[in-house]
Amino acid sequence: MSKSFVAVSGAVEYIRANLPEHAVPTIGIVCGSGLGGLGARLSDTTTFDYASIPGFATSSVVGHAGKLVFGEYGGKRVVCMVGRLHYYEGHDLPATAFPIRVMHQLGVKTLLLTNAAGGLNPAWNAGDLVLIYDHLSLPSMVGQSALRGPNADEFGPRFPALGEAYPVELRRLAVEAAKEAEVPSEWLHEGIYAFVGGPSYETPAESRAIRMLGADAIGMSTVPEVITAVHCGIKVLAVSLLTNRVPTERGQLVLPQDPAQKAADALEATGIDMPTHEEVLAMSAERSALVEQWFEVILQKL
Ligand code: 6GU
Repeated sequence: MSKSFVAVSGAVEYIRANLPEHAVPTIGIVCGSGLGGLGARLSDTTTFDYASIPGFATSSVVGHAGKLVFGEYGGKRVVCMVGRLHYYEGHDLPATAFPIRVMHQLGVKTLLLTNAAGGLNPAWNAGDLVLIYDHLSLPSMVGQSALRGPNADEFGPRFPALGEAYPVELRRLAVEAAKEAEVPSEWLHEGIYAFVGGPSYETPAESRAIRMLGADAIGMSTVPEVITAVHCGIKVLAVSLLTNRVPTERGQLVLPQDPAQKAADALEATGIDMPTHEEVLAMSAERSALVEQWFEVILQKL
């Protein structure tokens, strides 16, 4: 048996011993920054602090509690991670895989993830919602993966494919649900999410590079959980809330003889500021009720 399987089994045993039989979930939810309100929508809840579960790491970010909440939402039995684990907190990526494997062992077949992200697509606005249909995992591309290390064969294969990581049926269902939940259609997009390690926000040059690689949104989470979920056969639906637009031009002295003048003029015209965590939380707060309404309909349709 793999070490990971043994550790996950310990957590699952503890949870099962402390959870009513009827509360065992088939759907998991991971709440993004400032979107923990999803967890408060659950009824008939049983809550575990991460710290109380054997083997669970704890979350330290402002805007992220550290609770695993079991309950009913949209007529389904769900488990909600209120507060996720981030690489930038010092957890290695395999540690961020742990809670997803616990969900899997508990019987979760579908995972809904939310995150707060920066918007790179110039046609989109802060406050818009993005159904992720593919990702760019910059850490994975240089060897940092939640699946790095001996493969835990109990969960899945050594070399999982990610071509169908975000199944189209779930995205279609989410679009239908958005109509019913009266999410304005001009606020909803489909896009590519770039995962970066953080915790500093990207420089404009980095953001420009990542935009050139094809990303529409950028953030510091979600992808390690997605990769872990796909590895063990969980179906994933992931949504970004664009909390801010990301500047891709900045900082050059403007010399009249220089072509940089053009870029500086363009920046002046867009007036995009560098992101702050306060701004991220403020936009999450503004949209959280809408996201909660949307997710309730998604759950009803699942
Ligand atoms: Cl601009 N970048 C990253 N990496 N994460 C974010 C963000 C930006 N805005 C919200 N989350």
